[in-house]
Amino acid sequence: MSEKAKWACIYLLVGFVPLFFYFLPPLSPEIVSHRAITDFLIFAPYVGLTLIAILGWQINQTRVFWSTLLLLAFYYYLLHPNIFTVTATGWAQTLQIVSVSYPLALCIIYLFKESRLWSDLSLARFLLALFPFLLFVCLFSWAPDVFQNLFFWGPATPAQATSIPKLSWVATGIFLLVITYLPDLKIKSFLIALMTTFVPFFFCIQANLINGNTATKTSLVSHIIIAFAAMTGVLLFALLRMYVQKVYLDPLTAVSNRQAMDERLHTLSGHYALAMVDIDHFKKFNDTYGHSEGDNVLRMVAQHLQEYLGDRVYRYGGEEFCVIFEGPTQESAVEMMEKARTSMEKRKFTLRGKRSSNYDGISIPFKKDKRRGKKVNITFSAGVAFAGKNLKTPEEVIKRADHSLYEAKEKGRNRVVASEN
Ligand code: GH3
Ligand code: MG
Ligand code: MG
Repeated sequence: MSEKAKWACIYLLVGFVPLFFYFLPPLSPEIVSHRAITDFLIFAPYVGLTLIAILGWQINQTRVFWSTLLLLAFYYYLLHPNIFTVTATGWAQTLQIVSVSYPLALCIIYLFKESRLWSDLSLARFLLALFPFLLFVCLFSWAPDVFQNLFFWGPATPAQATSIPKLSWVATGIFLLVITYLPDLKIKSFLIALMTTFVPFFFCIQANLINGNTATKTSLVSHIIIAFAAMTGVLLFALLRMYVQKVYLDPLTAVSNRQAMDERLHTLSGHYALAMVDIDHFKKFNDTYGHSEGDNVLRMVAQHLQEYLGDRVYRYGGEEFCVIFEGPTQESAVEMMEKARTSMEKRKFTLRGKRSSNYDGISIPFKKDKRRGKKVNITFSAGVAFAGKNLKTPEEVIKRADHSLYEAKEKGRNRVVASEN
């Protein structure tokens, strides 16, 4: 299972826990719809979403801020459907308007690049994201025929009053495309979480549309509250994960950082192996091809090590990585390092060429750059040390591994040297 799919499942689980309790027989909708519970839960999305907006803003993710603010607005609108419309909106139309506006607003917000919170671009983005919603509300109030044709093309049928509009599926499809092709990796995990909020969101909308004519207003309101509480849970979880990543992941290579490594080492006791990895002649590479190509090499080496050694890999600093082997014997740790080294030796790094501009971390290569596509050999050296009777503290193990690495360099590089205990 890919990393993205794994996290989508985890987010779904987080979102579904409240829904699951909601539909559990002892907690049937009648009980959850009880005033005491809904009166309390009604505030959860307000508090949770406000918290997400502030936390998002604190880590310079204003798109998180604006999308959460929008969700707050939609939540308020669903609970007070008649605030905007001249003619009283039926519950069904309110839900249908939101089911189209939410994915469209998200598309608009995330298609814009990141900006400062209080800037013209930021404000323009928010107003533009609100535009489809306001348009639909106006259309519904003053041109119901156009509204009907826009939301459900084809001949009008009574069933349309109780179903999710076709336009909503189109908007959701567009949002999925935006998520798939958006080049900004920093926001990817939040986007996957936003996508998973669509499950409780559409679940609630569909359930309400079907029950709209028969259910009481209290049960509709409790549906909305529960669904939005679930969505808030998913987004809060995703945002906290972004915070954890900020603390423990190296932003350049996306492997764990020195902080994570230090904390891991201090929880270990007894026998383990530690390998220090250093890219060979990296300064020369930087001098020849430039620092930004050098950064790509670092990413490639990190990814390669992770492919062969899993999540034991940490970026120690600069062009040095550390690998911690907890379970394996000394021989197998060296064997695994050797395997990673020989496969690295065979793998070629392809130069990307000079870049012309930068959009959210993605730059566009110059077509004319002759170096583009050229293949370069990258190798690394490694020193392995073993914690045990002679080396007790992590500092001693690191020092010994460093010494072995120095030996590997002395012996001509592109090799693994294990220390003798
Ligand atoms: P050796 O084979 O002995 O390891 O030689 P070396 O040139 O790799 O070693 P040295 O320690 O002299 O140079 C390390 C270089 O790594 C210096 C610096 O330019 C480069 N470097 C360190 N961190 C980064 C980084 O984040 N990005 C890039 N592009 N280069 C980095
Ligand atoms: Mg070095
Ligand atoms: Mg080096």
